[in-house]
Amino acid sequence: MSKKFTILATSDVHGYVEPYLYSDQKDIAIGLAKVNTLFKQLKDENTILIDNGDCIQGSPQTFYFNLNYKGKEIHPMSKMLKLMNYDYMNLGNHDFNESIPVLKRHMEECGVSCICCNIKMDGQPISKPYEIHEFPNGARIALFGVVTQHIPYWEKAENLVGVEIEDAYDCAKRTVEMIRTNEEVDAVVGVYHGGFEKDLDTGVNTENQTGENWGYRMCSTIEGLDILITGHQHRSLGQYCCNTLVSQTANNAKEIAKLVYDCETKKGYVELLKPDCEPDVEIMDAVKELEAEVQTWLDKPLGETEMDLLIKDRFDARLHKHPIVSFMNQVQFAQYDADFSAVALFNDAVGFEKQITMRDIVSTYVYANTLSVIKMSGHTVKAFLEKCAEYFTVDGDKIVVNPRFEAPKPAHYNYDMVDGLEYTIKVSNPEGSRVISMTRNGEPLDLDKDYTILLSNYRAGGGGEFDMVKDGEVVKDIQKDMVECIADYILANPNIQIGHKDNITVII
Ligand SMILES: [Mn+2]
Repeated sequence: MSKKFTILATSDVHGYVEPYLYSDQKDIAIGLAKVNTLFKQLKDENTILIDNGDCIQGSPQTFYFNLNYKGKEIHPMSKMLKLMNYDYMNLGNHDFNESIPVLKRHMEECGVSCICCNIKMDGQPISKPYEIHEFPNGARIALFGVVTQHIPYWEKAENLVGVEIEDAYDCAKRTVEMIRTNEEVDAVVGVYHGGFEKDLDTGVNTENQTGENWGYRMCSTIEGLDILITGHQHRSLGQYCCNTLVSQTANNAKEIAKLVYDCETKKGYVELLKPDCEPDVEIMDAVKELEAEVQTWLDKPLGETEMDLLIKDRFDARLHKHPIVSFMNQVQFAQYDADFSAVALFNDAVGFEKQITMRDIVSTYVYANTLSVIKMSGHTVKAFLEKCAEYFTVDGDKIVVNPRFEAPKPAHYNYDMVDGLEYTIKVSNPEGSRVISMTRNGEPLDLDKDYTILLSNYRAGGGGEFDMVKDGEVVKDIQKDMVECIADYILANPNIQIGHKDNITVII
């Protein structure tokens, strides 16, 4: 009998169980209920199931759960991992979003071995250095998990008290060497909540080499790493990178990776499979009551507006700052009276109906961000706007999106629009000198003066390579989710008046 084994892997599920998106509830191939049907079809005794993190945060269901049942009931995703019989789990950066107690409770209650070996909590590793898995056919493998060490750039400090994160590359290299020294195994499998910093085939840089993603470096320089399951960038990948078989899957359980490895030939392949099947009833039932509450909560009108806040054309909404952007900055200004406020329109933002419901809000502001107020000189404000201005480029006689924001990962959420000043971006100028005017109350911005700016905690940590922000003095951290800020603002002001200003001019 040939010694072949199969790994079925999910990554970046982000709390998606149901077979639909929350904006329209149309039945599509998405969510763990359908994935479990697929698992049942594909599984045999020489198969293991692995989840690669970013599991417990990101859907309206997990948001609602955290709002109402956090700490009181078992987390829906803990239930999922258990019911679906996952064998191993890794952690992702977003798994820290809620709090350490929520994460710890999930790790206990899901009943799945955590293999994330580059994290210590209160001085203790949260997993064994690696796991050995023996299949009935005799195949013997070693597994370990690592997560991007960039978590502190994005996460609230209070959620990382007592948490130490080793560089994912260093830990992976050390672990593979340890396994190769101590164990006789047919294959070494790395599970990495991180992605690729270079093109997998050519090795050409695909982003700034910040260390957030070390996948290529791992595959090209760590000897004896046979398989690397990756994530974090939400890309669809299944191929060899150097001599390592690699996979990555799109987010929200839109697909799974099936990795098949033959221990005799030392070769394998990856198939990416969409859960285009019926949802598993047992899985649906496990969150049925919770989901019914979620749906009622989503449709409750919170307030209304005269202005049309639906987004018909996302590019246009960014090119000519859409009133909904002004509204979100207005909500941010209501949390703190800063000089400026910056907000992005996320990738799939849909906008608000005139009767605004929670469904509108969670479909438009999809991240669990809080807010920070940062002190910034006028010079830094200029540098910040220059970074924003990189979002555009010129194609012929048209302004278009810089391809860097579309591939390898769509990152439109890295284009912030700032209120509190008027500015002009001249896209045909070289990057770094595109912001040709900045005025505040009709006067040129004083570059030597200090200002305050409201940012998401993601941006305040330098997310999106906004390095100029990272070391700025934090004037205030507002520990309230933006979704809650928006909902509370509408509840307090049910007839919303939006002070929309056409303050950003983008020209060729
Ligand atoms: Mn993710």
